[in-house]
Amino acid sequence: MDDRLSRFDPGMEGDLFALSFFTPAATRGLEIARALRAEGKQVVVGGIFPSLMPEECEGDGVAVVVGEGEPVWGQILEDAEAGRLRARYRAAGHYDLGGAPFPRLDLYLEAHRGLVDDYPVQHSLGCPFGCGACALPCVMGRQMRFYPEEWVLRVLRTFGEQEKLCSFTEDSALLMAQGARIRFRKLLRRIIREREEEGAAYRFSYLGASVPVLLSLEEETLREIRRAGIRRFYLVCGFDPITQDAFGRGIAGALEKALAAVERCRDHDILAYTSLLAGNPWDDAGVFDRCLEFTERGGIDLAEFVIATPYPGTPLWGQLEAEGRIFDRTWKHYNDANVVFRPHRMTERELRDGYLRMWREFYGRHAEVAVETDIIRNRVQF
Ligand code: B12
Ligand code: SF4
Repeated sequence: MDDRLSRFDPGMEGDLFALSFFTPAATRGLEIARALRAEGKQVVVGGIFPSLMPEECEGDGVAVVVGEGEPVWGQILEDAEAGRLRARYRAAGHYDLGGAPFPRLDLYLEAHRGLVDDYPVQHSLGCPFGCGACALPCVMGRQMRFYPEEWVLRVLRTFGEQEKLCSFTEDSALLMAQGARIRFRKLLRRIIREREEEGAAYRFSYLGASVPVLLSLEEETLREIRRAGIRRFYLVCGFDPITQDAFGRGIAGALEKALAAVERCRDHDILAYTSLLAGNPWDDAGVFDRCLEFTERGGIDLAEFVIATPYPGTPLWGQLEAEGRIFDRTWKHYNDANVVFRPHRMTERELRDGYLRMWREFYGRHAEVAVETDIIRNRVQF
């Protein structure tokens, strides 16, 4: 079940309660874990937050899993059956995705009971890069690993047949590294063939990307993406050097490159759903106007704005901790919408007010998009 959609009842019956959460949900996740323990239930927690901050989760008899769940799950079940869960489980090495069982998507769909129409689909784990604010390489490593093509296609089809949309949320699908782009193009070609020749029900909301990746794409790849039925990129900004220069440092040439990336997509009838970040160490108070200028000049109709957040375990967290800048450790505030550290080149208030102003000014101009995507079509994800 998903506690964001239906409130969890600690009195619920069960032999073993397995909880998964990343940082924004850690406050609530730990609250539920402790409430279950108080009822004498067996509880195991895992996921990005427990993997990176196990010491925050342990205590009161809560078992903590560090790393991937698959290699230790058998042991956890045995120990739970014997009523002797250990304090900590650590996966030795990575799980071979070639043997991944097909997930019980029916349970996932049932938990959402028609409330959500858009589902993230994972096709790889890990990333060879080490962007300062990203938790992914810290948890899943720098070697990309891929789910089998048949497995991914079946997940996509299962959602599509239920008239659900799928999103490829990771921005690493099209990287020119470790064979990622070659594999993803192969997947796209299968989707195109099955759509065009067999009428297969693939339905997409967006594909994650970054400005450097968009600029590096071959024309043919852009055509394949569009033919596969993908009409939006989820364009993550503020993690890569081009958008850091464009918005954070105000370098004109970099802004032109970012605009060129958006234009390229539009030429292929693919729009950008842009995620714009403010509060990087080099950002001054001009970052907000530069982001808004980009959305205006780029003709962006759908955007989100985020405050740089030092997620525990990331290089950014290490840097800000060392500089003594982190003042808020309430994990539910780590959701990209709160200032949890003292910024370098502006005040906390300037960062918060500038962030709110971006939302207000952008959606003041595009109110109809907000209403249509967030309410009518059940596409609220966060
Ligand atoms: C899909 C996704 C989403 C979806 C979530 C949909 C859903 N139904 O949960 C959406 C789009 C909604 C989303 C939203 C957000 N996301 Co997000 N998202 C991801 C993404 C791309 C994939 C997560 C995933 O499913 N991974 C695949 C699974 C298999 O991996 P896993 O969760 O780590 O699980 C493995 C192990 O950890 C372990 N495990 C996990 N749980 C458990 C439990 C038990 C009991 C056991 C034994 C083992 C175990 O076993 C699993 C299999 O090996 C990641 C990046 C990434 N590639 O991981 C970012 C990521 C998790 N998101 C992130 C962030 C910041 C957010 C937002 C705050 C963004 C925002 N601005 O609002 C929101 C927060 C939402 C919320 N309220 O919690 C950050 C989290 C940083 C952190 N340290 O916590 C990540 C890491 C992105 C990043 N690059 O930094 N996100
Ligand atoms: S932000 Fe994207 S490219 Fe950078 S480390 Fe994370 S997944 Fe990789």
